[in-house]
Amino acid sequence: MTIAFTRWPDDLEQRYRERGYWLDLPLTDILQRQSDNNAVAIADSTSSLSYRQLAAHSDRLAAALQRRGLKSGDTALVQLGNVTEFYVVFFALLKIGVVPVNALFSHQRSEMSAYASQIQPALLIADRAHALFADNVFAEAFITQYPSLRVMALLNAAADEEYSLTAWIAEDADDFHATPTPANEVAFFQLSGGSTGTPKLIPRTHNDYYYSIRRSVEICRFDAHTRYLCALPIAHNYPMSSPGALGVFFGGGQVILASDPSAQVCFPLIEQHAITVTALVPPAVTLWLQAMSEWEAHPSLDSLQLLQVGGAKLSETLAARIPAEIGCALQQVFGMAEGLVNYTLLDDDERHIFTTQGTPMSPDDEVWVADEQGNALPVGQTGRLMTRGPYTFRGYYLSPEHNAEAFDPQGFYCSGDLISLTEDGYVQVQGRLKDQINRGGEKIAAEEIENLLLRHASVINAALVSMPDSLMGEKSCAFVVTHSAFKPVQLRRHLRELGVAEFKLPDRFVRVDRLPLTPVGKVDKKHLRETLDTQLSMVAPEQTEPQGE
Ligand code: OOB
Repeated sequence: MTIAFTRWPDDLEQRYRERGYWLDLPLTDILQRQSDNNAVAIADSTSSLSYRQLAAHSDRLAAALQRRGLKSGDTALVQLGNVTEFYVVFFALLKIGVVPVNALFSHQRSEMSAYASQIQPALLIADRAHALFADNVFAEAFITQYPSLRVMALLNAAADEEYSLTAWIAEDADDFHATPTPANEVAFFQLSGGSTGTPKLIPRTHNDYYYSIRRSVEICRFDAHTRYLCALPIAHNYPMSSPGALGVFFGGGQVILASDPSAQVCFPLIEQHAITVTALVPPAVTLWLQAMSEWEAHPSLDSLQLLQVGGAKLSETLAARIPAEIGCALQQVFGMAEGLVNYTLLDDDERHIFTTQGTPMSPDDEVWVADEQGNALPVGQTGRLMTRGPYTFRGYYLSPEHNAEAFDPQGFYCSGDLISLTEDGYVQVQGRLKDQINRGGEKIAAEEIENLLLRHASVINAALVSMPDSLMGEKSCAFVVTHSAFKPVQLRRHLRELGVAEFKLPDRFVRVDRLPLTPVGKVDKKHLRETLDTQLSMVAPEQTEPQGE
């Protein structure tokens, strides 16, 4: 049994094979190549695994899962943070052809349910260190709600609990043989940043993902000497594959996991492990620079050669401060879980590195800029990013209606970003069409939050828009029409009760009598954003309290 997904047309599949992008190898090959390597592959604050151990541990877990009835074509919902077990689980599942969704550790009940509804998982792997799984209340309700769930394993469970992930990893592998899904089938699902009511899933095949990793490694020159600090959420596409941890494993280097991207956590790790490269989002860069100037005798960052920055727009001013103040090279990364990744190149001049978001990594990435009617725009003009290529997906999982809008008839994906292209083929991100807030790299689908707000008895209408923020780039503001006066804390509590990730809670609420409409009758979000400054200065303080309670 394989997972249904939208395939590339035959002529393109053939082309991608002929050009050596698709090798028809499973992602497990990344680890297989290193299985005799005794060097450290991955370490977190409590444990460290050599390549040989990572291979053995994932074999043992794979065998343990097989014994419990899991088989190729099953799906899994996994929620682990920045811990070594994330990759033990990832490779174990690949080895037995079980296709996972890796939820972010910040996700809560609402996101977990949305993913489970879509994939009907046979397996749940989570962590007792997460509030949802601290006791069995949620897990039991979840299993009742999703009868497809046959097996559960928990990290940090007591050793005598029957579903202790750690105990399963210690079981015998017997004579285990990996049986991954075929390379042109789905290996796992990536998470879409989303702009719709339900978070969408992105099927990634072995062939397409493995190519994106190898090509990233080539561009970023990762090798056995690479020591990569993974400070962003481990399950995100950027630290997984651009080149990310999987790129490090391919090159035989070392991944060090940080619990978060703060300077307080990362600086000591950089010094201790002589980190050579890391990946950040722009707000973390600002906080690092601030820490460097305020922190007397901070740990040395001298080993750091390259700082990748992406996930949200990096200003030219902040870009220029990186080599000047940190003393390392900067690489801008403009990517998406759907596929396409653009990098500035290590040998590019400062103008390209500071003022562009890079160039598509594959010679076969087809990228063009469309106007509102779908016509191609000339160099320099701003319009919609349209792309297809050897590692860009062809459709969201089980979403025919949304796919009909997100793709053109030739299979070009419209990412919802507004970009322009330079004469020499570099991308400059100019803005966004999609109804999403990019809160310092964390994506919030406006419709998802609006739907949840509407479930409150006193909310008549709601619109979530972005507001500029000097640190985060953007924060979120909810305009609400309500039956009666309300305190933001009530609506925030309502959203928490619905179990939505904390970063999606609106930073501000503004009560209005009605939402402005465009001539065609849609909520005029542009108008709301434009009036935000005046609106905010007029509302009573208790209606604009900041996020913390
Ligand atoms: C990365 O992936 P996602 O799926 O969380 O978000 C993709 C969206 C893009 O469509 C764009 O709107 C925004 O995030 N974005 C950027 C950016 N990088 C991503 N906007 C401006 N400048 C940039 N450098 O965010 C992602 C995936 C792989 C590598 C890097 C980032």
